[in-house]
Amino acid sequence: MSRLLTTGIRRPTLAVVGATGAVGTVMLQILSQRADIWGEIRLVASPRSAGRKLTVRGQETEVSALSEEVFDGVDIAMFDVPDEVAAKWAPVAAARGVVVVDNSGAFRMEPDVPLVVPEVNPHAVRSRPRGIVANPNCTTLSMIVALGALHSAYGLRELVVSSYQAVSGAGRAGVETLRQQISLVAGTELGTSPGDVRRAVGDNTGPFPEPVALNVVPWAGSPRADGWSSEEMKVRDESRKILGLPKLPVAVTCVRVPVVTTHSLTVHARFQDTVTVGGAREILATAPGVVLFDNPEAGEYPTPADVVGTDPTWVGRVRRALDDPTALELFVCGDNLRKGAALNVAQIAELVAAERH
Ligand code: 2RA
Repeated sequence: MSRLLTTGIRRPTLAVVGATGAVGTVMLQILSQRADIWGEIRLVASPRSAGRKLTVRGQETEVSALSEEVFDGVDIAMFDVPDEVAAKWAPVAAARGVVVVDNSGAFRMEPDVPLVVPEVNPHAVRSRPRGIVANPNCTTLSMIVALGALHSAYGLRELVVSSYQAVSGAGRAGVETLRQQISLVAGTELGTSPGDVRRAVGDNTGPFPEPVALNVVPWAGSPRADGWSSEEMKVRDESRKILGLPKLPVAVTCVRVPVVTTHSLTVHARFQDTVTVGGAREILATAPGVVLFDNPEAGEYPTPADVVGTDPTWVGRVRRALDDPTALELFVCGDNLRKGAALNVAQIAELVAAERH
């Protein structure tokens, strides 16, 4: 079916590569919920998933296998696939004239690939010499919209961050692992003596190095130099690139918690000059994509259980640092599959599509 805008311009054809994964599933929901600017939406996945039927915009659509030909006639492709698959296939699609919006880690730190958050650095999307635009990691994305707003007003000078990351950051396997572990420990007295949870869970730790039910795990990602994790380096490197602050001091500790979806972060942000809580609240309350939910005396602060399934970055517990009048303390929550992944990809794709008018 030919889909024309009222202006007569052909609606862009979109490919969703990785349509069957955890982020892909949310992507199809988001494409069904947002303003429909797309012509054909082509669903693509590994040959193993080809032939499956998924619903997008209320229409059952068959999944095609990833191949060179699948990109014929496509204008924009959203990729949510492992790094090595993106590294191979994003250039293949780009060579066929497709603009790729990639949610893997393969291109994020390449100097000739923009790393875009539409509320923070939308201008960057236009400079994409390789035809690839990168989407940040979900941990960075869960805080950067709020930080970007504060940075514009106050000039960020330093960040100290701890994450509390949901298991769906590790995909469907992460969610299945937590659910299995919860069923093993539910209704027991486990969690009262050293190692009892570990013994009950056995080798069933899935993509995590330790049991995650009844636990917190101070590790996410793979090892990097000097004891840091890949996830911690991503938060540091990506925040610097998005905010245009290549030397910003950033200290990060990434932690996995028994939450299904929605990453939370505590943030200590130091700025150029003295800040006030009133000023910060005003900025956060009016920043696009941010919800300020901050009245602890009335029990109001964001939690993952309430934020999951929503689009904004939620901010609460806004305080001025006790020992530094230039610094703020915040608690931030964001759905890691929506703004942390699929929604930001969709917003970038919409920015690219808007260039056609
Ligand atoms: C995680 N941020 O939460 C990663 C996924 N990209 O595991």
